[in-house]
Amino acid sequence: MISTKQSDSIIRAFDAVHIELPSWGFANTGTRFGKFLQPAAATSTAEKLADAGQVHRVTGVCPTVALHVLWDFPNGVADCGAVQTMASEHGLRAGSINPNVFQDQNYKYGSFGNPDPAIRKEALDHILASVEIQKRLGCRDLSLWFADGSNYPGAENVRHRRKWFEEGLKATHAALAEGQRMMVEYKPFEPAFYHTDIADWGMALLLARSAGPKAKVLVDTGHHYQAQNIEQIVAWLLSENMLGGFHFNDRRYGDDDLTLGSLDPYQAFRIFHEILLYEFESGRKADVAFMIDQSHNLKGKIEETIQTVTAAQEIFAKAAIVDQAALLGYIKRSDLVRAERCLKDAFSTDVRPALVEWRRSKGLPEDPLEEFWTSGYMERIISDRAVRNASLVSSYA
Ligand code: RM4
Ligand code: MN
Ligand code: MN
Repeated sequence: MISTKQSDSIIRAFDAVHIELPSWGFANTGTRFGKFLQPAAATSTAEKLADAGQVHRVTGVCPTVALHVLWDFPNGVADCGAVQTMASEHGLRAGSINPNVFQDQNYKYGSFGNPDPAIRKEALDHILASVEIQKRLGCRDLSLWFADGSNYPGAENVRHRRKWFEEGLKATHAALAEGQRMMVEYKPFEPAFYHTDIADWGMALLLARSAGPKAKVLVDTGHHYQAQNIEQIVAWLLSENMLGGFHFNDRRYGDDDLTLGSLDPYQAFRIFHEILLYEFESGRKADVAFMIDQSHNLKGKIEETIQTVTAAQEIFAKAAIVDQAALLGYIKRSDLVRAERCLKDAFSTDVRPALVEWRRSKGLPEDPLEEFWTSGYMERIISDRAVRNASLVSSYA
């Protein structure tokens, strides 16, 4: 049975969770071996925003969309007006702005870490143009992921590249306006398989620190080695006031980009728990952006995204009913079994009826997936987009 205190905490949790959707999550993406093209996939920024709008319509908690500059602003700053109009047509706003310095042929040997100063400058120019987009659209966050690295020992000067990264990130920081932030994402491997320039949270932290106070670290849950304790990284970054946000997804092997909570919901729970315990003890709100970064080659993209948002809400609410005061007491007395049971009890609580209640109170559909399935939206977009999607190239070689 859920107590009144727990039910208040659950309601507060549902009210607090806002999840940013990735525009690229609605387009055809896949593995490096190929993509299975989906007839309903979005083929333009307008369609990505329309699809994100559906997710927000049925869940009510996804008002912002993360945008990838190269994919969503092919004409750069000139596209700002159009993107803003399209977003607001669907009740959305632009969220974090993601520069793209990994796709252009010039970035074969890196962007900020490239030994060629002309290419480093090209990367900086693109990132500064992205900051301009961020300003025009009134977005708070710039989200930086770099594919830079190398495949062969001896082929690159790791220290020089580190210094070039420091320079590039400092120059980026200098362009930010008051109230804006930049987030530095890390990833241990892929596409580079020998060294990656920003391989872990320590490197991201040092680079963010040297860039300036508006720079924070972004934790993508899929960007860790297998046994790594991600919630400990989260706890440390919170203590250092350096956690900017998350890219949520689940994984079993590498950067699998699977549905949040599909494999290890307890992992996501432990991350949320560290955030909420920090807030409980410090009396401060953790200022972290919750974003999704997933790529679905097989599942339908809109229904999958609804599934993810619902999973995030449920897992967050479970973390919100941990009896934190009691837990801190158990920790103080080294009462291991009671402490562990305290977490497990919260994790095992079925919060789904409370979520249905909450949706009802907000005038939202009680079952967002069912609402989406019966809305006819999928059928409409399939007939609209199938031909365009079929003509796309999906081959690996
Ligand atoms: C990377 C990383 C970035 C995302 C790209 C598309 O693995 O997670 O955040 O923007 O993929
Ligand atoms: Mn990511
Ligand atoms: Mn990734």
